[in-house]
Amino acid sequence: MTLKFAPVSESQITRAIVGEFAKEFENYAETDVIIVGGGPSGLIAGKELASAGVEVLIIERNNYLGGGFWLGGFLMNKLTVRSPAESILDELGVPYKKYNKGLYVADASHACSKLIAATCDAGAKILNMVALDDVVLHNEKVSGVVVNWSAVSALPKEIACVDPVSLESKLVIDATGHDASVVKKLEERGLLKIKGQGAMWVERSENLVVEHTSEFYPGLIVTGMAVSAAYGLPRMGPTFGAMLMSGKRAAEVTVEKLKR
Ligand code: 48H
Repeated sequence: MTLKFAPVSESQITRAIVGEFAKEFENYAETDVIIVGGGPSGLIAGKELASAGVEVLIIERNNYLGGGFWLGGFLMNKLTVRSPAESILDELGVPYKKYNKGLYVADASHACSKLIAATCDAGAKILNMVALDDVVLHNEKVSGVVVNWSAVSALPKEIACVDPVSLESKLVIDATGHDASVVKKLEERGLLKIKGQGAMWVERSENLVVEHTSEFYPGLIVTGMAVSAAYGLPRMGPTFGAMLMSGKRAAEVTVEKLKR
């Protein structure tokens, strides 16, 4: 059998990309929720929100999604979760091994790709290579984000004067990990003070991160390691249960806020 691809021209391919991207971008200029950061906490929050029928856009500065979830720790692509977070691996259909009581190990590539697929399947929209530049602030409430192409920050100063654009939303979630980039935009303006991430203490850290997942400033919810940075909580090192559980909690808090 001879393989014959459909007769499609170069210009049609270009139109398909530009037209579809522009249509979607225009639609998401105003949306329910914007999640900044496509690591484990942001992805699971996006999945849960989209599953609940919320219009959600995830902004990620890299060309890949997953953040630190691709690598468990120490450049070794096995990741761990502590009980009860293996229930989320079950939900995602990620195979894992019980290492000892309460500690589970999975292949990071398998876990991360399942999480990304589940988030996309649920209907969350993703913008890659787009970085947070600033926040939109209306009447002391975060009401969206200002973004630019990630590549712009890598340009030499002489040609980097590319103005960003704004995307409005009812709520924003800071899922940017250790950087807590969205929260820091508010700190730069003296609107709040963050404590900075605490030292390692796995035993305490994970519960605290999930418990503190909340609205940190009107209109802005924090999740994942951004919670540690914002509230000064201990870090947990290369174990991801709290990231997944915090993402779920962030989605619950967001849905509650949207109802009000
Ligand atoms: C657009 C941005 C920007 C920006 C960052 O680091 P992540 O994996 O974050 P979490 O919180 O979902 O998971 C943290 C986990 O990976 C980890 O580091 C742990 C558990 N550490 C414990 C410890 O003790 O060290 O993902 C954040 C994502 C990344 O993909 C970034 O590229 C992205 O956010 N991001 N995207 N604009 N300004 N800043």
